[in-house]
Amino acid sequence: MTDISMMAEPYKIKMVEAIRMTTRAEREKAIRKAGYNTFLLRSEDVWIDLLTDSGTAAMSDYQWAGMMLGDEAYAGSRNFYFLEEVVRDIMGYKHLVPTHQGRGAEHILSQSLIKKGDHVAGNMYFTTTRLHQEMAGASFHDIIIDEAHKPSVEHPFKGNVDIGKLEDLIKEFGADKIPYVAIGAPVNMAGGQPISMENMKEVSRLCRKNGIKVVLDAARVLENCWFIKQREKGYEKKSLKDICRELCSHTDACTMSAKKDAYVNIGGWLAMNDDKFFTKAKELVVVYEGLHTYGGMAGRDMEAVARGFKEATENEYIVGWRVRQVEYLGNKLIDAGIPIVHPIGGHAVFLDAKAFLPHIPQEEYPAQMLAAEIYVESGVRTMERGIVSAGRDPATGKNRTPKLELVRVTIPRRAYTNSHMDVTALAIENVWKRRDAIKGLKITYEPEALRFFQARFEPV
Ligand code: PLI
Repeated sequence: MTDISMMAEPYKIKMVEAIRMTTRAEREKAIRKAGYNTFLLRSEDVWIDLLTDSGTAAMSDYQWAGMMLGDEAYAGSRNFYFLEEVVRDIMGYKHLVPTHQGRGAEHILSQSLIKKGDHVAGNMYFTTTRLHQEMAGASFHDIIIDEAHKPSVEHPFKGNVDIGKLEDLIKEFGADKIPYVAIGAPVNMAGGQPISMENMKEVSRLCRKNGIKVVLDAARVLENCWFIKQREKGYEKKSLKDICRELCSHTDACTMSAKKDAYVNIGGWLAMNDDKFFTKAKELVVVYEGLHTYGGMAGRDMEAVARGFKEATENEYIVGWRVRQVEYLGNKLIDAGIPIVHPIGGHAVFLDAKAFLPHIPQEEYPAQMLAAEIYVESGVRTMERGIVSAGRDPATGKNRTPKLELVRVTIPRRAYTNSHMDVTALAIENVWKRRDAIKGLKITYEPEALRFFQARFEPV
């Protein structure tokens, strides 16, 4: 990339938040108290918080100014109509149902379209997404290409669907048992890996031929569009907005966690073209989220969401810099010889815990322990994305054993500088140097659903 304006932050800092460094003794105590689960740490005990990029962005002055224009009417807030207009303009969907965050949209989607005994296919699972599909009575089937399950394999579009796997599913269960195919763009659990426009078109063609809906998980859709622009022939000169609109045109609906690519701290939506689906979703949103013109968000939140999504779509330096910062950290780790998922993803660098700690069997939660060790080493908070996140098979009650056993080092948008990336890389290198002495964990408490959020552990 020779464009020098892409080599530094496309913003300057107007307000700062102090962060506190702790001592190693304090961190050892804190992680024990948190049951070796970084989700159970207090944020005050964290120095650099790379747990997630969800709801952790710094908002722009344009967004903050919009917060003052919140119309807090119970019904018909002007901020809702602005959000509807922005989403229509960028994504092209006919209808919008606001929700408090992404999983609110997933809940309403699943309850609206799934019947007991149905099958839903997707390019790898996401935790909350699959849970809502299963709670509505469906079984989930992974149809991502095999390369996505292999950390060291390079592929420009590791989020692609294996069309053969989708065809086989349709043959096995029949199209009438598959209400929709869920497409993550990019795929969080595979390492933030994008899907190509070409592959999305093929998925759409096959689904439309069979009367199956395509539902986009748009949480990080602008990052996917950025990768298409960088990597796919014919898109180099297209705007992110045009790419986004085209990508959405190959789908029938989307769920959105606005906490990611809309650069806000809370919010989400469900959008669709189908009138009947809209009617059903509107009936459900008033039960679970709030009226259909706020869906759990305050008027000011909807304004911040609309402005954040619009700004990130129209100013490509915002998304470009964000992806570049992730790449900066990833390259530092590669240079230090640390095993990570290749290629470097859009929102996070994923450490390959199986290669980092090969002496710890997956049943002793190597990624969980690695995240705990990185915290104790440095105060940097990361999270597990492996066997704990995968949970148990609801039919057998047995642990799911994913091929990917990863620690996600997730970069919040616009919140940290590259100096924070430098010290994060150093911290991980220090753990890498003493990796042979690290031991595994056992579970002492496990909730039934989404166990990674609240499970507790102790060293074996
Ligand atoms: O956290 P929510 O409910 O706003 O969104 C759920 C959700 C849906 N899809 C995808 C791809 C996500 O990444 C996602 C939430 N992700 C979180 C919280 C994360 O830390 O990655």
